[in-house]
Amino acid sequence: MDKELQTQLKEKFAQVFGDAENMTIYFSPGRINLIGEHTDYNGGYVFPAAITIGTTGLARLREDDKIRLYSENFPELGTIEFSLSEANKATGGIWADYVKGMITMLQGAGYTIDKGFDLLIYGQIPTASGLSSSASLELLVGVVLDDLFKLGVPRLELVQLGQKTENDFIGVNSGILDQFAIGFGQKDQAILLDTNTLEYHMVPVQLGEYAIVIMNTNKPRALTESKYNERFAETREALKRMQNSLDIQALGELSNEDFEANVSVINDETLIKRARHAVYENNRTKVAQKAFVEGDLKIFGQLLNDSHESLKNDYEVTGAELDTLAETAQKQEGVLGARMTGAGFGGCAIALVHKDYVADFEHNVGKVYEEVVGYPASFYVAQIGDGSGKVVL
Ligand code: GAF
Repeated sequence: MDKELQTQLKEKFAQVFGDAENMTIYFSPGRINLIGEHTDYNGGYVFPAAITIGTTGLARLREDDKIRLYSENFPELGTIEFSLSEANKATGGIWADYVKGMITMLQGAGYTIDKGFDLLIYGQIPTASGLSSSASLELLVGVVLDDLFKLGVPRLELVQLGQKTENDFIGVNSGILDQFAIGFGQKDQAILLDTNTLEYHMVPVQLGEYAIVIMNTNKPRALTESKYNERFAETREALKRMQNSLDIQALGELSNEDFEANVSVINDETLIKRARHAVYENNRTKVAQKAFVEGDLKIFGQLLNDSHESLKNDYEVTGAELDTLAETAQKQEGVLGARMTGAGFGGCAIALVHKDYVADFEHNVGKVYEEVVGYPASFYVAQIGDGSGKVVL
């Protein structure tokens, strides 16, 4: 971690909370998903990786039951203060709810949190960028509480409690992709996760001459949660209808052929498109990871393009901003493939770009984007980093 940033944050901690004695630093990354989008709540595969930008937290235990929170990203909220007994009530739409949610879920799972604490956070993941600033915060709070209260929570349980916070406290029906990638990430490794069984294996990210460029639409957040929940409900309904003719528990169990042979029972054009994406994307992810492991980046890139098209036409979660970025990127010299990443409806896309072309790529795609959309996109070359934990000083 950047020494200068560390010093600045320590000073801020001392300024906000009186002094910086007995304080520990923690970090939780963001994530990109290479492929396997909107498959995680349909029992399918995902293929994400943690990135080196994320959320930093400075924390220490208190002797009383006061919880004091401060975010460098929301200085206008000042110090948020409440007692431990009030932690089970959501405030409604502010970042402290993720802290309250994690306390509530850990307590609900039987872990003892019986004192207050001071926590200062600084997030480097652009909000609403689809790089999972919320799961990054959930897991950050998870590792902070685990360490401060010596809880010994197994990592998978911490990840699942992060997802439970998102589902039951925040109200988004998300799958486990984000929390898993952030909790289990490792430097220069992607994770192939079967969300049905939670079996996973690490896959070295060996891109040779290529880099993953993250492209941020910078689109202001709009209806992401409600649209997300709508897709969740649509795929659940499609599954229910398919269960009339098939013995399956999740759309992720189907081959493309079995899906097509039974699709008529869904009997609704929109639901068919949603389910088709979930099924095809899952099968595409299996082929894509094989190509990735075998170093066939050309095939992998083509599958990225196919994924974007399916998210655009069948799942309808892209929009003009993501389409402009991904489709313009796909046409550039030195590019093997590009697609949106994360929930969609704005947020980020990724592209596999030859290192020699990155500067031209950013210039050209940026220019087209600004002409079409009216404001600039941002670009970052992704570095694949470690999952959440204590920062070793
Ligand atoms: C969001 C959700 F949080 C994930 O669980 C996943 O469904 C993703 O959208 C789409 O693949 O990031």
